[in-house]
This record gives sequence, C-alpha cells and structure tokens, in this order.
Amino acid sequence: MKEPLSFLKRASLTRHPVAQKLFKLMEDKKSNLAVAADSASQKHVLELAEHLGPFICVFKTHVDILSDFTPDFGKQLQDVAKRHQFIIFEDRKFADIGQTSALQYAGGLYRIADWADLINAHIVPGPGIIEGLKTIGFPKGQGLLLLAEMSSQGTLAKGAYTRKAAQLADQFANYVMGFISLRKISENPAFIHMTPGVKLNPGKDALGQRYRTVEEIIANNLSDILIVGRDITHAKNPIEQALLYQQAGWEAYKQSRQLKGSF
Ligand code: 5BU
Repeated sequence: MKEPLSFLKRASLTRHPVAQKLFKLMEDKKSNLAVAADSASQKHVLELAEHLGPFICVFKTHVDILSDFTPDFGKQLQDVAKRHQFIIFEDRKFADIGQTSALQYAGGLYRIADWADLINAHIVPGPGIIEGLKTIGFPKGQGLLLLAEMSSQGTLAKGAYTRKAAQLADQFANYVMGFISLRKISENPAFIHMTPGVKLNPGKDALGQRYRTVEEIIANNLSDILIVGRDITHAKNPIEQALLYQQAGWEAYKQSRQLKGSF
C-alpha cells in the first residue's frame, strides 16, 4: 500500500493555485470541514460565514437561492474569507455547452467569476464544458471540481461515468482540482475529494438526500473534505456543532491516514 500523504505534502504536489492554498489552510486550521450555507437570506449567509469561518476550510454557497441578493454579496463574502482564511465554493453545477456555461459563470446577475475561488460542473456535456469554464476561470487562478458522484438516492453518476470524470480531471489537471464524490476516486494526490451527505446520525431526508457519518466518509472511503449543511446550519448552536464536526473530521483524517499528531 502507498504511504498516505498529508495535506501539506499534497500542497507541494500540485501547481494549482486554489488547491495549494486549500491544502495549506486545511493543515494550518486543522480543518477538513466545508459548510453548505443554503439560506435564502444574504445577511444570514454572511453571518454564517463570519461565525463558522474559524472552523472551516471551504464555505459553499448557492447564490441563486438568495431572495435578497445584492451585487456586493461577493465582495462582502471575500472580505470574510480573507479574515478567516477559507475558500469560497459556489456550488453552481454548470451543465451546458462550453459557450453557455462560460457566459453563466462570468455574467448574469451573480457574476460568479468575480468572487468564487471554486465552482463545479457536471460532465454530461463532455469536455467542452471544462474548456468553456476554463476560458474564464483559468486566467483568474480559479478552480473547478467535477461532479463524479452525487449523494442523492438513485443517482446516475456511477461506474463508467465516474471513471470518465477521473480521466477528464487528468486531462485538464491545470484547471480541474478535484471532485465531488462519495469516496476517493483518483489516485492522483493533487486532486481533492469533497463529499456531501453528512450527518452525525446517518439516514435520509424527505427528498432523496442520503447521509453518512464522518468516519464512514473520511476513514472508510478516504474522501478529504466533509460538506455539511443542515446538520450545522440548523443545529441549536451552529458554532458548537461546527467545532464538533471540525474535530471529528480532523481526527478521522489523522487516524485513518496514520499521520502523527492529532487535533
Ligand atoms: P445538507 O443540508 O447537508 O443535506 O446539504 C448538502 C449540500 O450539498 C447542499 O447544498 C447540496 O446542494 C449539496 N450537494 C449534495 O447534497 N449532494 C450532492 O451530490 C451535491 C451537492 Br453535488
């Protein structure tokens, strides 16, 4: 079996600017926790970023959920990200031809490319979507994750489709920096794996979301980053809950990779 590599070591194995920054700040903050801030209120999303910022490595948004979006949202979030050192990930899941996806990324109301460090895309359209998004994101030093698997029940993203995502990532490794997946799907240590569908108590929601535990995802399936939404944002005390997840996620990472030192 190959030697497990620390996040710090992996930072030195990639030239991708967002991946390098992310691996380093994960190690500095001892956090492999991403929070999914799915609130309709911009003020609430910014408050979540401010309060949870110290515990997380990635702050994940769905900007099109906001009902009170104002054009200074991105700048405000960037200010918080700078203060607390986290990566901004807009979970836009682009899925169109390259030309249209590039327009959706750079323009419209949200101008995602002006403020998000990281976005993601379905690979259903083929490599053109990566080429299209790259025309916007690459010159800005931003990154792309490919949707290799999904956490929802009955997902079609599996088997050959998932393997194709890994191949496309290799092909575009100077722009693609990893995957949304349920487990580690690539042996390339430069790629980062982020996994949604996390709860302290596993189960399902009413609309097909499937939840697994921190240990199942990080220790048994060797993913890198936990994406946690409602189990933190809807907790009685989201700050305490984020700390709990941060510690559990980091312990699972250290122990499963048999790296020295713990939280
Ligand atoms: P939850 O509240 O922890 O269920 O939120 C999960 C978040 O992750 C939510 O923002 C989803 O849009 C996102 N997600 C997901 O749940 N499953 C997937 O496969 C992908 C994204 Br891709």
